[in-house]
Amino acid sequence: MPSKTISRRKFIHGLGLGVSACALPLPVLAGGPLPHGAMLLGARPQDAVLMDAKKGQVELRGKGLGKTDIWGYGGKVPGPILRVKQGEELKVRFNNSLDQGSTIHWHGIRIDNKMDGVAGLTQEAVSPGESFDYHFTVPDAGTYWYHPHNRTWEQMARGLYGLLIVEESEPIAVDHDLALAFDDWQMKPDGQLEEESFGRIGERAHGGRIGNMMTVNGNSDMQVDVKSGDRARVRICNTANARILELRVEGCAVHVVALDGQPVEPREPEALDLIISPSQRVDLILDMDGAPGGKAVISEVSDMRLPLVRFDLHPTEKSRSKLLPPFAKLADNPLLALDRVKPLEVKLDMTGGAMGGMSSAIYKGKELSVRELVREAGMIWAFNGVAGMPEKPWFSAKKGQTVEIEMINNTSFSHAMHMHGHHMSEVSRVRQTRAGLKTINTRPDWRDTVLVNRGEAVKVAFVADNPGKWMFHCHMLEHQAGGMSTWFEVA
Ligand SMILES: [Cu+2]
Repeated sequence: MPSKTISRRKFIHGLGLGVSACALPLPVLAGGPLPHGAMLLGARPQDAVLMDAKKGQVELRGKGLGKTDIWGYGGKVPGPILRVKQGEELKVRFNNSLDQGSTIHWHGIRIDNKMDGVAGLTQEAVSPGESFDYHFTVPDAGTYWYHPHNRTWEQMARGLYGLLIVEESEPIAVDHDLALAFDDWQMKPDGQLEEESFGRIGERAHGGRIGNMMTVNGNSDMQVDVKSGDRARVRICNTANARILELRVEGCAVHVVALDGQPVEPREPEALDLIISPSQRVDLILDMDGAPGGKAVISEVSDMRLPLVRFDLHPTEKSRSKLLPPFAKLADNPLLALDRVKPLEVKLDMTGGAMGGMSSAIYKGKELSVRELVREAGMIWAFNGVAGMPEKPWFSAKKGQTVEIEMINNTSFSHAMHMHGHHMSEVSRVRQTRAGLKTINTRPDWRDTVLVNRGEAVKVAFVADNPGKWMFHCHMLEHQAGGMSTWFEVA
């Protein structure tokens, strides 16, 4: 291992690591038992799954290196992998065993509004000791996830999240189906979370709370046993509060097959496909084309190269004599086509933050200077001049209407813009450069979260076909808490 990598690992893990933890592959071709922590739903759809949010202790830094106090579903990080078939009903009884209110939001699911889990908008926060029943059908197949929507910046950073897999009726046949939650943690030298930084204005005003240690499914050094010739579906979800992941996959053939749960024509990753903003997902098909004894690696390279998942090819055995043939695009989910002729056009002017030059914003109907905004509300960002959730919706759309949103990033930071209850398609992206405006090539992939970089104006469109009150916010959770939240209505 080159010394640069070692020093990076020491830096990022704080206490130094290197202990392997087993991956949890889900054999699909082979059948076989479900891994520890995975729940197969749908076998008895009348049964509700119990999800208990509670405190726990987890060896995040590696086996034998001491436990970290966390909050997790079932006291674990991540929570159980929930698997359900497309079109089926998911029933979850949520128990709150924490000492603050919480909810579960089903991220990316085009869900019944009452079940969206947004405290203060679609339900009240579930008080400590109380329960809430989430019942909903899942219209779209793909990779989704769940997390609280109350004090999210604290509750998610403490470990409350998990993956929700909605199975296609005709999935791509693979030897391994892996659901991987990539997270970072702000750790102190004693191995406990740095609680002092929760809600701190410094993180809110800049790029958010970026961790100093990374894990995949709560493992700091993940290893997966495969064979030469194996095909793996790897579902990657960025569950970090604010870190934009930049991944590199080496040692195998790679194809992107879905983004935020929605299928794309299989393609080799382009630059932007593996830049994964907080809350985004990417589904990859990895063909282990190396010789027996070799390896494939997924690394995070946004800062320095940090290998996070290692696939070790069996030293002698091959799974088959030649590689599997190409595979087709997954079946499209039932999203409605956009009407581009007469959309409802709305704007989102994003302002504030450090080096943003915002002088004042409306908060709860009152204009406050930035100084007052920080002092009274802990906020420093605004959408269309309003900090935090407005009383009236940002816009109201008629059911079935196509809406075109132009997001203009007038701040010095990037933002991961997440829409609830719908998926949106990118229409155009223009970047302010020293040489003037530059049009960035874009794809019309369906997404529930779109990264809007500093100096960019990004247009997206969606069909407002899901009635209710829906949040639209930055998924960098410190930005969301710091004012970057709004909502719209579909009548
Ligand atoms: Cu943001």
